[in-house]
Amino acid sequence: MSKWDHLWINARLATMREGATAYGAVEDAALADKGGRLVYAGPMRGLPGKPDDLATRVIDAKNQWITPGLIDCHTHLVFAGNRATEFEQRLKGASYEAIAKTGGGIMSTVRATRAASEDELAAQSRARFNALMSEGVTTVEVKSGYGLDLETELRQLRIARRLAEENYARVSTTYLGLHALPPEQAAKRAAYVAEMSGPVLRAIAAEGLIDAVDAFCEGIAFTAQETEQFFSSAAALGLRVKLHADQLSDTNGAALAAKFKALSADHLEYTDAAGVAAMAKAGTVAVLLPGAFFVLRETKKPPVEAFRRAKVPIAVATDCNPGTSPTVSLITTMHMACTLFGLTPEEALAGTTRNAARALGLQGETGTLEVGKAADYAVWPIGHPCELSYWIGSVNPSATGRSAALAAANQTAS
Ligand code: DI6
Ligand code: FE
Repeated sequence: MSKWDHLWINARLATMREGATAYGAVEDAALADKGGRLVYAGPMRGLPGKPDDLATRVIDAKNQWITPGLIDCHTHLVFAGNRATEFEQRLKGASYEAIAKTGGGIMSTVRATRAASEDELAAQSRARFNALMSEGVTTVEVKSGYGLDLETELRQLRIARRLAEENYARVSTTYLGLHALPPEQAAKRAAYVAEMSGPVLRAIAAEGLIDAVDAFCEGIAFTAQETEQFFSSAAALGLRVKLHADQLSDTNGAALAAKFKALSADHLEYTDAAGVAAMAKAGTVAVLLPGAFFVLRETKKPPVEAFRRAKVPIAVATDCNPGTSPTVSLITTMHMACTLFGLTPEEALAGTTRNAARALGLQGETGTLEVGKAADYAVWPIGHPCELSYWIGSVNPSATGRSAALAAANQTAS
């Protein structure tokens, strides 16, 4: 038998497998990978031989905790510029909706993103991507939606793929064609929706750049009917959907997402009981975005207890964007999910691992430490996994395993 590539010994695993133990924990454990896949995740005493006989490289974890690589399953991180001056306006009393109605908000980022060159946009976005990765994130979802025309939407998604390749990270790209109505299309609303649902969708899909599609269904953005039109076109191409739902008002967004068997419905502050029930039935993940709730100083919280009772899987993500959630810290976001929304630290970690994978349709590939899955993991110098939600940022892994990097290293070695 050829040897495993890496074997971590004397580790503690938070496998995040659903089951009897909190965090799916295994103490006095070992973890091994080969060719970028996990080949062992269990107790030391179950190892089928002496460590040096089993693996090319044996690493003593010295009792550190190993978790699945973290997953940020909702970001808008490819954008140019920032909106600090709007933040200042909002602190003086202007509302997010009012700023959006006067051409600020999402549209000001669209202008900056359209104007940026590919390299400039990549450079600004790379800094954010790297910041996420420095906190143990190995999978990032990236949405378009700051182009609102074919050329710029394509540029955003290409950059997302490029950043992932540079870092051997996993990226999931989401086409957010219905994010805002560009002013040049203001008089042609229906034509814009048709364009983004038709030719633009097909062109981006043809380049293989769409893992899912998303829309902003809200009073200040697109109606349920427009969203349905967009989702129907996506479904016809066999694409899965996600939805910015019920963030600022109850538009029955959760139920609409469920109707299309969405991978996830996101935000959900205003979701009602019928929406929760529909999501449970459809298997749609609830993605909570406490960063946006915090920045907008919202007071209406998502119905967390109802999601728990209905067994709707709960995920947590940064929503990294220049308007409502200017953060690149998933660790800080986990803390906020606990303090603002009442998640337990274990739920917060499940929300950035197992359930986040599910929100991207990647549950067969990543999100738990299980034999056969990709070797995506993070090794943490902490005493207990609840520390990942306890600290307000500034927790960094001592090592990460990124399956693509591990597979590539193995190819060059042999
Ligand atoms: N909801 C959000 O929180 C972000 N987009 C969305 O649909 C905000 C995007 C922005 O303000 O730039
Ligand atoms: Fe968002």
